[in-house]
Amino acid sequence: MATNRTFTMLKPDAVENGNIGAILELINTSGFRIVAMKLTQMSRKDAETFYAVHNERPFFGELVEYMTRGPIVAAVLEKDNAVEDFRTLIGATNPAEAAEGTIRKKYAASIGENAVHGSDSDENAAIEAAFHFAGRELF
Ligand code: 3AN
Repeated sequence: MATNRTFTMLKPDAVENGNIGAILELINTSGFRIVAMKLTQMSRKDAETFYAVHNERPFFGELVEYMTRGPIVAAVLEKDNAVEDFRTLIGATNPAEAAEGTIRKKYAASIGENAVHGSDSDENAAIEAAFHFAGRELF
C-alpha cells in the first residue's frame, strides 16, 4: 500500500448514534479520498486479532465487547500525509482532551467509546487495510 493511505473504522457508537453521514462529510471536506469502504461487523476473533497489541491492557475485554456489539464502517482513505493528518482530524484518544472541531470532540462519548479509529503508522495502516479489504476492493 502507498504511504499516502490510512485505515479508519467508524465504531459501533458512531453507527448507533446515526453519525456515519456527518463523519464521512468531515472526512471528505478535510481532503481525504475514500478508496475502500464497507459496513461490516467484527467477530470476537476479529476484534481480538485487530487489537492484539492491547491484549494485556486492563480495558481489553471491554474494548472487544464494544467493537463487536454492532456494525462498523471500515474504510481506507487517501491523502498526502494521510496517517498523521487523519490522527489530527480525529483528535486525542480521550475525547475530553480532543481539540475543538475534531471528530472525537464532536462525536465521541468517552475514552472507551471514541467513535472512530485511525491507524497510527503507515505500516499499521497497510496491515489494518489488508485485515478488512481484499486488493480488488481498493479503488
Ligand atoms: P487510538 O484509537 O487513539 O489509537 P489506542 O490505540 O491507544 O488509541 O487505543 C485503542 C482503543 O482502545 C481506543 N480507540 C479505545 O477505544 C480503547 N482504549 C484506549 N485506552 C483506553 C482506556 N484507558 N480505557 C478504555 N478503553 C481504552
